[in-house]
Amino acid sequence: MNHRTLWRHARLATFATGQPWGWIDDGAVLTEGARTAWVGTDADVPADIRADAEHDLGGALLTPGLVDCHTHLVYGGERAAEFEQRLQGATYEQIARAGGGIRSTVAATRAASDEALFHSAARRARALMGEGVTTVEIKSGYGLSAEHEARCLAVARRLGRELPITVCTTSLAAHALPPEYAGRADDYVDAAIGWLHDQHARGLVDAVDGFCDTIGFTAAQVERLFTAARTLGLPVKLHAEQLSDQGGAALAARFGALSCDHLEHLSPQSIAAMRDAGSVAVLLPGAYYFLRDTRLPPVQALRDAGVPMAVATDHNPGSSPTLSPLLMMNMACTLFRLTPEEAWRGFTANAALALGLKDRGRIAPGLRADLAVWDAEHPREMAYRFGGPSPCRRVVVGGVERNA
Ligand code: DI6
Ligand code: FE
Repeated sequence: MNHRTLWRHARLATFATGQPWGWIDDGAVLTEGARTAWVGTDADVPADIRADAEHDLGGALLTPGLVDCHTHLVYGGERAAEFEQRLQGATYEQIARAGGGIRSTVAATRAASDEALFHSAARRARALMGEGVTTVEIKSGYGLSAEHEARCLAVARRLGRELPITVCTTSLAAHALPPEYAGRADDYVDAAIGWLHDQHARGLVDAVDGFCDTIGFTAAQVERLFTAARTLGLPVKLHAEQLSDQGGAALAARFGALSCDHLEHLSPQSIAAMRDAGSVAVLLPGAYYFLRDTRLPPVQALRDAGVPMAVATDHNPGSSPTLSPLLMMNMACTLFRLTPEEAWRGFTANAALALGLKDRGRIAPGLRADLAVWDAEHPREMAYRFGGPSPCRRVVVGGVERNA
């Protein structure tokens, strides 16, 4: 018999569709094994429920665990000196073209041992868990060779096995051109396609991503990569329209992309393509803020088109060195004008969609029992505050309690 836990007297934000926040004032949740079995008002808890454990939350807030659907958590080194260079006037693109930027992290990643990569990434994952994250997507993209890309994906898989968090892996070999392929981007894409077959055979990949931009890869190159992904039955997503409009989002939509991410330069035609394909728009306010971008993603147009919006940390050492999903919620509201509820749906239900996961992101019978308990009365408080200690009291991962 599966272990059954009853959580009583919670302020509940289930994110069920059709009602604001999926709100229940004095709610209760029964978990059975890794799943949620029952949700409702506390007064309606069936008298014959036999739970192995019961917790009275005394009016604390209970939400789905957060889903961080876009991170680059596995890498070596850091880029604080590059931050100083940018403060002295160098641009992100100039640093990248001069061989710094992503490529400096590639050098540090290749030089790091598996253990060092694992422990630094585990520290970062724990920080995310401390703010309620129960599922995280982790991209490769700082190895840029057969050996080092596979190593980073294997580290991400190991995090999923050894930490109480679900890890989805994404192969991002098409992140930057490594020095050994300088001037030979097409050859590099061919090589990356070969690696992808091998990574897939080893069970290391859940999705395929690329960086489609003038300092990344062209739409034609991304198309070749996506064609290979399709052959392998792997879903795709894309860093699209971050620094310029390359038509990447429309291309990704043609491949039925789970998501298109960044999107500051997204065109109206690409919004329509994303809507028709059911792709999620992943907004990354950390990168927007840290690179001092001034071009806002077209939030109102996405809203009008009914494209689901997610929000993520984009944790990476170059453009978004944050480990705070709650700060990203606040920035999504202050910088991008999302409502607090949109920011929350962006870190729960819509983030799950962006990973192709239908079993989480809301609290409902049959879904995974991934929950977060907060020292707050309403989730809007988390979008409103920024900085300071985490209000997350504990997380429940697949029905098992963990202290945050
Ligand atoms: N866009 C980003 O914002 C990150 N990757 C990408 O394609 C930045 C990666 C880095 O600067 O290390
Ligand atoms: Fe990214």
